[in-house]
Amino acid sequence: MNRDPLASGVTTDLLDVLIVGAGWSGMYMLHRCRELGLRARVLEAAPSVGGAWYWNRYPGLRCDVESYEYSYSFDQSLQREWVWSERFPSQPEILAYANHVADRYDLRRDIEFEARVNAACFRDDECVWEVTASRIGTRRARFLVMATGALSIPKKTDIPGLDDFGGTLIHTADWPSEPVDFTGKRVGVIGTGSTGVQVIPVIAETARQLHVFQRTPSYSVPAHNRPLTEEDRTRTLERYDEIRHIQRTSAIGTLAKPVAKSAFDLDDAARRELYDAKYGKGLAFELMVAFEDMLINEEANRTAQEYLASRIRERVKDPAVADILIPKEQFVGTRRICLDTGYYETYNRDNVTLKDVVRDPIRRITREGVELASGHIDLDTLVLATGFDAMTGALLAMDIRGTGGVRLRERWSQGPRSLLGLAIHGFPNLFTITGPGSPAVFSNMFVSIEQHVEWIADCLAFMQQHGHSRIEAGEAAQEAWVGHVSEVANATLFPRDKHSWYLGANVPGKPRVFMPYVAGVGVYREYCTNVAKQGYPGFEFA
Ligand code: N01
Repeated sequence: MNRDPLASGVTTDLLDVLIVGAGWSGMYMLHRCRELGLRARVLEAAPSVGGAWYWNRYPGLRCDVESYEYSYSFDQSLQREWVWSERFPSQPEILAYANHVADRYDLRRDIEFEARVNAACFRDDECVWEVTASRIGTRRARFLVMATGALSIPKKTDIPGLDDFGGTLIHTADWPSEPVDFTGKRVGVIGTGSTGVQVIPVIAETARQLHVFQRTPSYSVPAHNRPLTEEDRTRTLERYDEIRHIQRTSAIGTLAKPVAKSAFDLDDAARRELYDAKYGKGLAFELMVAFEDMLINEEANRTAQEYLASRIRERVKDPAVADILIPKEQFVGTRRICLDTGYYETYNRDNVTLKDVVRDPIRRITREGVELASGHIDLDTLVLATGFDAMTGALLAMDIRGTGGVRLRERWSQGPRSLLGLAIHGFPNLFTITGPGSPAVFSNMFVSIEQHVEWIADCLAFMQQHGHSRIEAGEAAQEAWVGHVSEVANATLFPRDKHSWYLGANVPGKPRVFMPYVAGVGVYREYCTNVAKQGYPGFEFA
């Protein structure tokens, strides 16, 4: 048998594992497969590694998790040698880290770049996945791992006339690699989620005029970003093992943990002092889970809502503008709290205007700009920070067919169904990393990704040891897990945020199913570990 299908140009050769995506998940999966002695390759649509951090390169982008916590933990020497320069790392530094990892483990030789997977079909008779990608054609493998990311497909923007716009149109998730010059330009930004909150202050610095079109305001906390000192680094390295342990057993994969059972265990003054301490240090996640009942009890949550609203009023000079920026009837934490650098202060600038497009809707995009109900705004550049088709978008963008040719799009027509967010009934030998039904987007993604990759690698090793060639999520176990995911969510405030992308509500026509598992990454990890320890009950082997 030819050992290298790429070198020979032979596409019928059989790989052990084919991995789709060369972000954090795909790179680590490849590394683990090699350790198991498996022949694995990665197909990646981009010309380089990094996943979301490759495509999203808008100015102002930085991670909302602290750098030493947002990195791989699987290799002590890797985590000790890489020196992060800032508390919250910027996109260029994160991308440099991704490239460092790719070089350090010599990953590129098994990654085929500019190969966007369009289709994947399971051949029952051979127990093989046949995968088709742009530029390279077909690849075949025994196992298929979807490392396609939870926020990798930009949402199609449903505003009429977008194609008519005659100026420069940019989506933040497809930002040009050359710098975009806003100097002297009339710029519009649609969208005020985590992305909008980061890009708006930077554009405002050079644009002649910036118009922000806001439909739903976000809660945001100032990052208090700063360069890291040698002392910071030494302190982190000294307790790195403890930090990693806390992350893995925590609620959201960070050091944040509740200080009390209920927000009402503290009196008003003590609670305000606590919120001040978190807000004053850029600890958005700690604020979000400050109390055990924060995401369960409406009244507890209201204390944080009122606190953050008061902070917006302090930071924005014009009370009418502040009022537009304060979320109404929106819980704190049922959407990830944003981390900003000068976001609210941007609205104190003379060259920035805020349009509330709920009261004054966007009628359409024209050749010259944006037509609101109240009149037309001329623009040279329009930036869309309108979000993603989250969690299912990347999977359903491909034509994935399982046993008997069944399509994933059909199976998920009423919403995603998956066992542990890792495997799908009817799609044998296919694994998803951070899929719907796992904590994924409701966590520090690095912690979730490493746990999933390690679980999949252990499962592949188990199959090798036991001579199994086929694994499939059992239907009953899958349905029980789906039920459990929604039962856990229904006991919280999450599903009551009816417009959230966690529920698929941002994409017209997408089924409204609450997708992440919100019992906590520690609880979830324990569950998955026990499944493995018990010989994978709920999974069927052949
Ligand atoms: O996307 P979003 P995002 N007309 O969906 C608005 C991660 N992330 O890219 O809510 C007008 O949150 C939409 O309004 P509405 C992080 O997990 C992390 O900002 O649909 N407005 C909303 O305001 C985050 O949660 C980092 O009413 C329209 C905005 O666009 C996730 O990515 C940085 C509209 C979209 O907000 C997604 O964040 C960036 C329309 N037709 C992202 N359509 C960090 O690590 C949409 N909107 C810091």
